[in-house]
Amino acid sequence: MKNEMTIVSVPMDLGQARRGVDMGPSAVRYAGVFERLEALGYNIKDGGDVAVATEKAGMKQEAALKDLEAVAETSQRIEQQVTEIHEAGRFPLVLGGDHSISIGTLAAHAAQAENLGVIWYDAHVDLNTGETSPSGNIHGMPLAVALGYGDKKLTSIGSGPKLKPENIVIVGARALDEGEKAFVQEHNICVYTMHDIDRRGMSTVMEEAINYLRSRCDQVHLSLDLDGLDPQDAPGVGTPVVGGVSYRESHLAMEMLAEAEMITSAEFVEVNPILDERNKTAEAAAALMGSLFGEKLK
Ligand code: NNH
Ligand code: MN
Ligand code: MN
Ligand code: MN
Repeated sequence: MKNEMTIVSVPMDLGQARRGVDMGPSAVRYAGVFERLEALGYNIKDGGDVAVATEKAGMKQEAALKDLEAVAETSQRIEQQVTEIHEAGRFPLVLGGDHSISIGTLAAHAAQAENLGVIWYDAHVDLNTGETSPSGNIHGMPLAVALGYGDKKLTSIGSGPKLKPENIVIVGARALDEGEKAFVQEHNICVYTMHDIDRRGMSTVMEEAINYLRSRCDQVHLSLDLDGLDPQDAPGVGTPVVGGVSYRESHLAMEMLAEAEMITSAEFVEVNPILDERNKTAEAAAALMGSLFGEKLK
């Protein structure tokens, strides 16, 4: 892992319906991320906030893609800012904000890689399009967008092809919409559901994921949606789903990624302090970053 890192916040909440996730980056910062990573020897630059576009007046909330223009405009800025971090030779760590921010981050990361791999740690698979989404919330669409499916305003961000379906590994899934199930089948996407984790253990799942991505990708991005964790361990999320990955299993996953030294960019998303209990979810996010970036238990 690069020792030079830039942390950037994206106070974005327009990709979903519950306000407050825009305060996620502040809560995560307050949970001590900078101190924690500096103690591990990282040279950290504060990249500040990406300016989030404001909701357009008269926006139709029944639209197939809610707040599309504002999300697209913000994604463009995210793509630019993250590209600058790469160009400065630093590791980009992005704090969300809802998961729609990945439209911009993936566009930026993909341009830096020959063959970008992604670990998507999430209760959901975020493979909806305007046609399949039950909610119209763009935070349920970023992976589809990176594969080239969805509204042109989103798929056109950045340059060239972004992700290949065979370079995605999803971990922790347990709430797929019907259209997403069909998408996963059709594109043969690698999804480790909670069933797989229960049955085979997180250690085996991560070992497989790591070996697989290492054998084919030159760069690997980690996108961690805090709702991947069980709501008992991470209650401060907008769309909690029971039966999730435990706190320790999540740390194990991060520790294994640290050991593998393969992650080249990361983001932690969907922390909503308004829905949280005493900053528990933000603290979990900060602790998981600690493990991802090399903290040891002894
Ligand atoms: N699949 C649902 C939707 O598209 C929920 C998505 N919510 C998320 N995704 N938090 O990670 O509306
Ligand atoms: Mn608003
Ligand atoms: Mn998500
Ligand atoms: Mn999710």
